Amino acid sequence: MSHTKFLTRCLQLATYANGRTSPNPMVGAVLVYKGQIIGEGYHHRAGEPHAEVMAINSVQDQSLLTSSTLYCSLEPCAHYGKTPPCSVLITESRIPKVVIGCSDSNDLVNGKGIAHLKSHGVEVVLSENPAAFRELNRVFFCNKDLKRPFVSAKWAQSIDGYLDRLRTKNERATLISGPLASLKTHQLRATADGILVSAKTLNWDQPSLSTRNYFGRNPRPIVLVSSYLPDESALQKLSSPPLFVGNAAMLEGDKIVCDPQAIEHWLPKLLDFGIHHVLVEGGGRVLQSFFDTGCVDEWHRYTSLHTLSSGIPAPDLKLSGTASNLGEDCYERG
Ligand code: AOF
Ligand code: ZN
Repeated sequence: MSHTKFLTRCLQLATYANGRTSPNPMVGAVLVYKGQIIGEGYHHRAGEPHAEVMAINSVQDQSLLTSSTLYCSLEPCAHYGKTPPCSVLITESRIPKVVIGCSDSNDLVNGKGIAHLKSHGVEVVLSENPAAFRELNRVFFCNKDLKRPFVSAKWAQSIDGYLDRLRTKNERATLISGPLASLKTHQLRATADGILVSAKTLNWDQPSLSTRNYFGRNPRPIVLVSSYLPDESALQKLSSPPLFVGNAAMLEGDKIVCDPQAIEHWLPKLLDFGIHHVLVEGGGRVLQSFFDTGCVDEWHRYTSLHTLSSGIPAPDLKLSGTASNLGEDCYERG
């Protein structure tokens, strides 16, 4: 019998906790007896029971477990973390068969859960399509596989490829994209833990970097300090106290003192500040250097119908993604 139906249900259950499990992954689990679902569960948030525990505990007639199959979207864990190992609960419950969406890249697990099950005589089946299960937790897998935050890049450009006109610090930034693009940006911000801009962009644009046009939390502002120091007036406008990265030794507050150009060096350190997903919003040079370093996992581009003829160039890239209309702007992501 195909396992797709029950594994798909695991994915569905996992997403019930979308946005609430960080730094843990979203995980769903289903128990099936003679083709019927007899128990379901998902991981609600970090520190709380894992999906397998929720599913096993939800089964009314526990005597059926010894003849049931457990489906789970992620390899059952093997470690004592905030909760005891799921793989041990499975073998102690004498569940004979486990079907798994994808393995867990966490160094504490990474095959050890599967090995524990097999060594206790459990039949283990791995999904033929692990990509679908990894995609669900792409932030988690990026953190565990690459040991750095997941990076989204976002910018708005004129149709002729400029982020802004050339202007002085006292002149306001050029409004490129429309209100729907702004709404979409705030939706995107609500999914990130941190939002990164250069000190120059901070000083010149004086943004709040908040999620005010959408529900959800504000990501923490991250200010990249290279040649410019952040202005006190600009810092006051931020939604919350920022994390400084770069030439920040003399700045008060949380900071990572490092060479700001060495992205690969300091990016992993953001994890120590609970930044598992960072949204890079500018300026142009910062966006370009993130792309040049190969550290962009996902990008969002809004292109307006306006022309600027000259100005600050948008990232120079050969990108292909999916495109849609967003009011007067074209929205592409990839
Ligand atoms: C599972 N089922 O539902 C989840 C798993 O701190 P802990 O004890 O909650 O462990 C967190 C780690 O456990 C997390 O990094 C990931 O490797 C795994 N998450 N495992 O068997 C679950 N959420
Ligand atoms: Zn577990």
